[in-house]
Amino acid sequence: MTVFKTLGQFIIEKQADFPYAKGEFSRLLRDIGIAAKIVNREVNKAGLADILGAAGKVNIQGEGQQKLDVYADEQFIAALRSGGECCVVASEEHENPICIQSEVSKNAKYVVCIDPLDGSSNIDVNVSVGTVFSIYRRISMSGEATLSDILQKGAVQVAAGYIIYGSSTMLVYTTGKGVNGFTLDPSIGEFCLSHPEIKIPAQGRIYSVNEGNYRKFPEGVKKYIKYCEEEDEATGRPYIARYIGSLVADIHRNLLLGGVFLYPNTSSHANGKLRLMYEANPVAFIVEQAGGKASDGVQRILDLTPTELHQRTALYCGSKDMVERIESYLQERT
Ligand code: P6P
Repeated sequence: MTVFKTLGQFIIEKQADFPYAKGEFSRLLRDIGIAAKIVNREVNKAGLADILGAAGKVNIQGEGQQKLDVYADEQFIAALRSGGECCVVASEEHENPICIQSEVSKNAKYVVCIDPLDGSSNIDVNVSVGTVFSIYRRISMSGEATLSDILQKGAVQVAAGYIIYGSSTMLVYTTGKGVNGFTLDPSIGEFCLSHPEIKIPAQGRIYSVNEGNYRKFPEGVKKYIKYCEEEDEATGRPYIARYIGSLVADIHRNLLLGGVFLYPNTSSHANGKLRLMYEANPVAFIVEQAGGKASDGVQRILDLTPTELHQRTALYCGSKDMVERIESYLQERT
């Protein structure tokens, strides 16, 4: 019988990658893993608990909050608060950052940006949803964390990861030394290493985009979609259109199989829809660490300078060759 390495064992083992590590980062990752298991328990039985449907509230994005959104947000913040390794949390569900002022946490080293339950509109129809998180080292030396502790470029993330609550529940993360995936074994309540050193193929055959917005897309995106649909045996076209409408699920599938995800800026969303700090930056870090690419069509996502907590960006992310073709089309003079 194969004995899988648990997330906890892996984290401790990899702690040696950080010569000055004293365990704080390992404990922070552990705290996120614990919250993920708690959220997973509710997501898995959402149809049975009074936790489906709208919470009757609206979040900072002006989007109707799902009950599970609110629940997930509470669980991750509670885990980070009790863990003591995080001084401030920036959550998709809150307009302002949440400073963790406990005696233990107020001088903690780490900042967490999180989308507690991304794709939550899919919950009621049992489509995979996910949590996306990004971890930075605080810049200020002590006291209450400030916005400048949070608004850091994606390129300086200490770690990034996502949890996908799908046919199985997986936690995938990177600390800048590759990407590893862990599958939750409900029989022992542990995330176990199931996908070591994930690498995304440089070229894939899957493209993920909401073609309902086709008419609003930039010309270069329209040109790329037409390229994907053309018959060409030598390049395996037409490609395969797959769009779940849940960022984590679309990114995860492309990460394992190869492919590209597109969420362009459109005539109605001039800066795109996805959020830089807790959607684009973390998935960009993961995909780059797996050998892929992530861009806003012009710039590398991880090089974008954040100016607002909930700022949006266009996102083209996945197999390197596919992203580069999109960039070449977008940069053509029309
Ligand atoms: P659209 C879910 O609401 C989300 O934030 C991402 O998870 C997903 O990739 C995107 O929006 C889907 O947006 O406009 O295609 O429904």
